[in-house]
Amino acid sequence: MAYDPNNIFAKILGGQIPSVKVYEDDKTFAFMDVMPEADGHVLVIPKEGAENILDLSAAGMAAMMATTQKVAKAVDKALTPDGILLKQYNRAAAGQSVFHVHFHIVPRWEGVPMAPHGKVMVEAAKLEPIAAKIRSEL
Ligand code: DGP
Repeated sequence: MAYDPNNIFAKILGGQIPSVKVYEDDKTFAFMDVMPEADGHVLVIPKEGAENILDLSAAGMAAMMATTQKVAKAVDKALTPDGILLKQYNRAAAGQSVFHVHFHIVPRWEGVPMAPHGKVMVEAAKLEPIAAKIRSEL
């Protein structure tokens, strides 16, 4: 399947769809997942248009991983979770639903179950104060 430049994350990158931004540099963008599996669930995407890690350049992959680590450290400082889950889906059969490659950063607390993947949408007003805390640690 060819990369669709009109996918929802491409539109977020292009500013056609709003997002709650956490971090941006020349190669990557990080923003709050609108269907969070836990408080502080952040998505990290490369600016390069690639469906999944199999299509992404090595440089794009390196940039995405560097930003994932940087933002995960900020999430850890800001929200002090007991653990941090990183995950990433490639193709629909593996659970991918948005076809612009991305990493999920999901903070975890002992005894707090994760919400289901990509099911319950929350308002930007709820995500913004959490994003502000994370941004303050970057
Ligand atoms: P995946 O299955 O890994 O492709 O997950 C896509 C994630 O993206 C899922 O956790 C829900 C989230 N998501 C879907 N649409 C939007 C959107 O328009 N904005 C934001 N911020 N997140 C979205």
